[in-house]
Amino acid sequence: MKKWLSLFVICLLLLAAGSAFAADKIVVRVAHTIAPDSHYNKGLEHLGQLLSEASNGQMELQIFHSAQLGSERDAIEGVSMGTLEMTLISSAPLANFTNAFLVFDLPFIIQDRQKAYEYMDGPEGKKILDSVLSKGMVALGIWENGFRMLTNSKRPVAVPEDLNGLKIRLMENPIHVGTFKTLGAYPVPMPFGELFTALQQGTVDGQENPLIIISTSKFAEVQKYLSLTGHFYAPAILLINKDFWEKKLTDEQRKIFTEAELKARKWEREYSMENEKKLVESLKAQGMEITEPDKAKFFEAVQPVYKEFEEKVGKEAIQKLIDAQK
Ligand code: EAX
Repeated sequence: MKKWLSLFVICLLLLAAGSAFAADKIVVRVAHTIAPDSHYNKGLEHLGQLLSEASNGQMELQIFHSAQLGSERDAIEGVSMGTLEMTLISSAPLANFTNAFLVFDLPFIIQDRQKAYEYMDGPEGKKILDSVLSKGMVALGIWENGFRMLTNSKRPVAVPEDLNGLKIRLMENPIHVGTFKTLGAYPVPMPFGELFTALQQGTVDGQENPLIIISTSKFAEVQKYLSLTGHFYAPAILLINKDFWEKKLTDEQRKIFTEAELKARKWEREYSMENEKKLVESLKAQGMEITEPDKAKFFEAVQPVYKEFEEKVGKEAIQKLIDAQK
């Protein structure tokens, strides 16, 4: 009897010790929608490594890729409500929550990547990021998704007219939808997690994403034509729950996080750019037919979109981003 009792006490002690240790450890769950070998995942792995090193293993990042925890919209809602700590998403679906990021959604607005990075990392970018504070989130920084390219299963797209009547999947964003309508396509907003099947079953004819996503999502299996349009630049936003950030982390841990995020952001952008260079050849080898489109014609065709959304985005916001790249 005595033996059993002491065994029981030992078990209780062990349990208590275990949970005390667990309470000390900061686990940050971060969700994204793309593949485990994507730039998002690699960048987050890098962040996780930096956090773990700088905190002697006290801070741990748990990555959930491939929309395991739902769509980007679900993830933003989760981070906003605190049911999820962190997410890395394209800025486009943030349009459901704030207008501040819309300026990035305008077609061809980003022409100079380096200058755009400076803008995004500077005081103007900070103002945009701070627009999510009132939604219970902190936007830690702007990473890169990349320049979006068009793929489809029907025909090469060299000029806007080639898009006529094609059903193109888009992110849930009014400017993206408006742009493809203006170009004569039939826009279908849909979460990324449903896209591969939709392409496979022919529910949509095409989609648009950076080359690294086209490649890591294996779209070459279901899309023949790739047109190097680069019509939108998609920034990726790293969002963390505000209560978690302010109350769960100590000052020291926040400092570690801020420093690690800045390093990981730069690393992820580099990784993204390096990969982009190699991917045209690789996608060709996977059987895609590549078209260099007449970009000037696309640029001209989308000008009405600027007028249409000028008020919603803000004239000043548009001009500032254009001027920053001069
Ligand atoms: O943010 O939905 C998309 O097409 C995005 O590029 C993707 O989820 C990564």
